[in-house]
Amino acid sequence: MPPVLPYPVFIDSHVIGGFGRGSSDLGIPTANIPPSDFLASGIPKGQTGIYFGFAKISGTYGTLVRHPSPEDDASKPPSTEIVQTEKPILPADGVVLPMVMSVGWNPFYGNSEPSAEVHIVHKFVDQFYGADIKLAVLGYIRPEKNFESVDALIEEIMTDIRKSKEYLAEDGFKLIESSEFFK
Ligand code: ADP
Ligand code: RBF
Ligand code: MG
Repeated sequence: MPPVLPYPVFIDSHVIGGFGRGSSDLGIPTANIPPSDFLASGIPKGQTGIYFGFAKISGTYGTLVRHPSPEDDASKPPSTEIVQTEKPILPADGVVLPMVMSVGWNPFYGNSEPSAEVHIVHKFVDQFYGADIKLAVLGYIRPEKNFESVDALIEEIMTDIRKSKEYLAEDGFKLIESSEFFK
């Protein structure tokens, strides 16, 4: 099956800090991007939910410094700063990898601001805040849901990852991996 319009949607963005829960609560890190880059991408506005596609990380990255304050509202991401270290990203720099992306308000956590976050199906040796991230969004998996427990959320994300890998192995999707966008 090839991607169906409006896909493929290409997004050229960079990695920012999020809520800091992906790795700590779920064991599933997600590289957050500015939600405005998702909104500007051509995907129908307001279409929150879970998407699949390919991602490529490149450039240099830094360390995320969080600036928590007593006035912080838990439903909004804390203030952060990326201190660049100018290190290349190894060993996945420039490699096109499968991804799943979650866009919206995370009903399980009740966020008051939308987020756009990408879990790349790859074991990275380091974090890569501030790096360039190129995304080819190739389809929609499901709307965001609420869950009874963290374990139920994790199980659903594992199913999303399995589906993404399955879809991307099909010829029509696989072609995008070698597209000009990722060169
Ligand atoms: P945050 O809330 O700041 O996004 P996370 O716990 O979600 O925190 O961790 C995300 C960071 O982990 C990403 O910004 C990225 O630098 C790093 N990371 C490591 N492995 C991955 C991966 N497989 N997919 C996405 N991000 C990853
Ligand atoms: N959060 C939800 O509240 N509901 C969801 O249905 C949901 N699905 C997700 C699917 C994927 C593939 C990923 C990567 C994340 C999803 N999340 C969902 C977001 C999750 O709550 C978030 O990654 C953590 O809160 C860390 O920011
Ligand atoms: Mg994240």
